[in-house]
Amino acid sequence: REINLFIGIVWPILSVRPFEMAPEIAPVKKALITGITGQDGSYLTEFLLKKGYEVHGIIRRSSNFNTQRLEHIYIDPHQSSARMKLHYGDLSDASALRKWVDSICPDEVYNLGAQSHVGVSFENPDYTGDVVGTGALRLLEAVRIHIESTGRQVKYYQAGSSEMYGATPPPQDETTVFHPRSPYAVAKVAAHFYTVNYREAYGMFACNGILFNHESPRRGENFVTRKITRAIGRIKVGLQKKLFLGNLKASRDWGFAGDYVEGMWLMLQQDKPDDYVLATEDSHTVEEFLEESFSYVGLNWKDHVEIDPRYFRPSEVDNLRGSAKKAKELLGWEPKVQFKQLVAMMVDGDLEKAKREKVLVDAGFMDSHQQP
Ligand code: NDP
Ligand code: GDR
Repeated sequence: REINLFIGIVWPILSVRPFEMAPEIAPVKKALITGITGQDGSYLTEFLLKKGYEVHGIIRRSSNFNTQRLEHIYIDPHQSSARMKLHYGDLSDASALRKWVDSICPDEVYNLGAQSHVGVSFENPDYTGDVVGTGALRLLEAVRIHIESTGRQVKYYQAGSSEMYGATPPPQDETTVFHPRSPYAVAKVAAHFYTVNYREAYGMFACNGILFNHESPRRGENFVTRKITRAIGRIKVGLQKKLFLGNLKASRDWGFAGDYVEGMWLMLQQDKPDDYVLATEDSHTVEEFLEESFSYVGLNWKDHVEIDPRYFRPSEVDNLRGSAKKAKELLGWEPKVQFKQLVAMMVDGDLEKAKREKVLVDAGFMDSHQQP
């Protein structure tokens, strides 16, 4: 009876070794992000850090610091708790991309880096083509060579754009024909097909996210939504009177960037690589954005907006509205923030910013034309 007791109760307890008693700890995944200092890069970094990832970002050397969007999550790399690490590199520099992919050994690579302004791409077409199109090819090649020489699995995400649809009317989905209308959009089409080609030719786990416009309080200040909300904040506190814009008739499917980075990650968690559209399926003109945002703070946009032809583009994209049916069904992705909420979030953010600016202006630390 005593032997039975030993075998049945005591032995199983003694034979459990310490590591078997420890809770299962998944190995930390590493992500490498180009464009980490941009709007999406900062949201994706926050998202991945919350998931327990170690996040590596490639930043460009600039004469002023360009890491403002990351400051709230930055921890000095000398501290062991630092899980975000930044490295100098550029999508125009293949050797740097190779070096960082090989030394970091990421599990997931997110290619978000780009000269991402459509209007600017008409003025800097060559550079835009190099960074957006050939840059993606350089990074894919760095990942391919790394996989080939190490046998590791590395997943790749390409930041594709609804601008690739250009002149093709809505609703646009994964089967819609591309008709790009700017050097930026043409370069994104090249990046899209480089990604498809690396998937087909080398069996790489490479996905294209075809993302419709997504905005936030961190949106670059020369994109139309942020240009408007920033001006509203400054008009409201008396730092500015006029806002100069271009084409008000264009329609965009505007979502919230925080929702879209989750979709990027979900694409890389699937069994098979594929391409997905992320969109709200709701579209508004620039004029409707003006109406909603100015009236939110009790202003009439017509009292402040003037048209400046220099903001017209040589060829415009008139109407974008996506269908995210595939992402909803296969990824379980859903945009949470809708148009009115997005506008309110951006106006509120810029009102707060303008109030702080006003304090500095009134105290004589800056003049009203300066950026804080
Ligand atoms: P941003 O313009 O905010 O950020 C672009 C990022 O790319 C910045 O970190 C920028 O660095 C970096 N970058 C620019 N040039 C280079 C270069 N030569 N080498 C390496 N990095 C470079 O863009 P978003 O965050 O809004 O967009 C992220 C990606 O998604 C982009 O590829 C964009 O084209 C694409 N996209 C965006 C959509 C949107 O609505 N936001 C919709 C569809 C696609 P720095 O800070 O130094 O300028
Ligand atoms: P977009 O965004 O070109 O859609 O590209 P942007 O906000 O620049 O333009 C949207 C629409 O507004 C019109 N517009 C103006 N645009 C700007 N920037 N400034 C103005 O003063 C102005 N007045 C009117 C534009 O003509 C356009 O029709 C964004 C970028 O994030 C890309 O990187 C991304 O791929 C696409 O969204 C999806």
